[in-house]
Amino acid sequence: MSAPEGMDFVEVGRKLFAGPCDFMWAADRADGLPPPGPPEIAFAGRSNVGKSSLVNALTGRKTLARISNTPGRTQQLNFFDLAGKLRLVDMPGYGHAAVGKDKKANWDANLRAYLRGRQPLARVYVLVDSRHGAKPVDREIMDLLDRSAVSYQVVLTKTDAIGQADRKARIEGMAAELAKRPAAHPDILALSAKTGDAVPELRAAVARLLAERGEA
Ligand SMILES: Nc1nc2c(ncn2[C@@H]2O[C@H](COP(=O)(O)OP(=O)(O)OP(=O)(O)O)[C@@H](O)[C@H]2O)c(=O)[nH]1
Ligand SMILES: [Mg+2]
Repeated sequence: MSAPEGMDFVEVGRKLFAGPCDFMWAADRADGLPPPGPPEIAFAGRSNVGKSSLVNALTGRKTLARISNTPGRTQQLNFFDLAGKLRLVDMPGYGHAAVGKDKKANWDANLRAYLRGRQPLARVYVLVDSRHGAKPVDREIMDLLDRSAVSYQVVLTKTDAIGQADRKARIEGMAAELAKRPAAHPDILALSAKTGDAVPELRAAVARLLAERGEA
């Protein structure tokens, strides 16, 4: 279904994320997930890329999701309910070695199982640090999402930490890479959870996604 013409998605998105938002569930394993409900959007990415910070920035709350300077802060799949309309899923970072080899392999398997097979999962936001660009492990996740036909959109994070020219080059490089990927959204969002720059655009993209599914 296509979204209604002329809808102001920035405003719809603002309202969506201004509503009540509550932590609802934490899952250690892919078989400990909450019963399926409203559509889910998941935030995936390497440790420390800014997933939890983005959940807080989107919802305008400072301490909803726990953030840290130390990679590996988020250790479970954390589900947040947005007025029963949408669930935000803050994922543990992938590719983080400091947790021990067995535990890491176990987590990575669980993250992959969730991303591949979760029925309510409407879109994955794949976060990539704008200072570093996509790494092999990011490409592995994008491969998995392409193979599983799970819609995803790339978000470049921490744009406050780079200059305009670097940001432009990073967006162009990423766009060229995504052009060959069937499940990737063609538009790249480049934002800062710290300054709030382009956060309204992400809210709008989520509102548009819900409208396209007929659920806004
Ligand atoms: N400069 C800057 N720093 C940021 C931004 N977003 C997050 N950070 C910092 O990056 C670090 C990691 O942030 P988190 O939100 O905990 O990252 P995460 O991806 O949830 O990390 P894990 O849960 O360990 O996978 C923290 O020190 C944040 O303050 C941003 O937009 N700009
Ligand atoms: Mg986190």
